[in-house]
Amino acid sequence: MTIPARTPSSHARLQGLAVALGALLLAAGASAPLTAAESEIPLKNADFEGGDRSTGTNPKVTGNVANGWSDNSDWADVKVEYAQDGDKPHGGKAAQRITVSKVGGGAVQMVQTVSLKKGKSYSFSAWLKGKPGAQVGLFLRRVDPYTYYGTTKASVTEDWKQHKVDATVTEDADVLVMIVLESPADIVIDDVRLVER
Ligand SMILES: [Ca+2]
Repeated sequence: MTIPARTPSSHARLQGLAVALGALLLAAGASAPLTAAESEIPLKNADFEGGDRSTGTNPKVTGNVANGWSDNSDWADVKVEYAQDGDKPHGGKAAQRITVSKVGGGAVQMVQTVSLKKGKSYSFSAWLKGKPGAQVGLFLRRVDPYTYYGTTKASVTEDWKQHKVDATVTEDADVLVMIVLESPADIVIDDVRLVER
């Protein structure tokens, strides 16, 4: 009588697969996988790796903002400096630093526009770190009129932490994805994501 060669149990094989998959996701820097009902709305330069550009000649708004993103603070009484930050980004080689030294009125806003759909729900998330105590608004707001579909205030921590805001959009609309700072702060943002369901 021969003894069958020892093979790994299916349980052990599944475990091995799960470990391999986990390693793959970690390697890709991926967040939670999407469910069948979810889809990703692509944001421009969501990982802040794609270079940056000058904020222009406004003396209140200086430095470089990531390509695909815009400063929308020229209407406000603020002083802000943008910079690409390569010191331990959440993913890749770069993140966006926003240093607000004055808010006399209004707010510092870094934005980009997306087209969203009536009746759909959205989750906008961002990885943030910075000087603890800073509050960062994550907003989804219609371009015109200013309908706020979702707002949250994230409390920044010294180490990277993911924050998110959920919103339901009630008409087909052009919507601003907004990072909002209403008081002096020194924060870094990386790996933002917009999921539709
Ligand atoms: Ca990055």
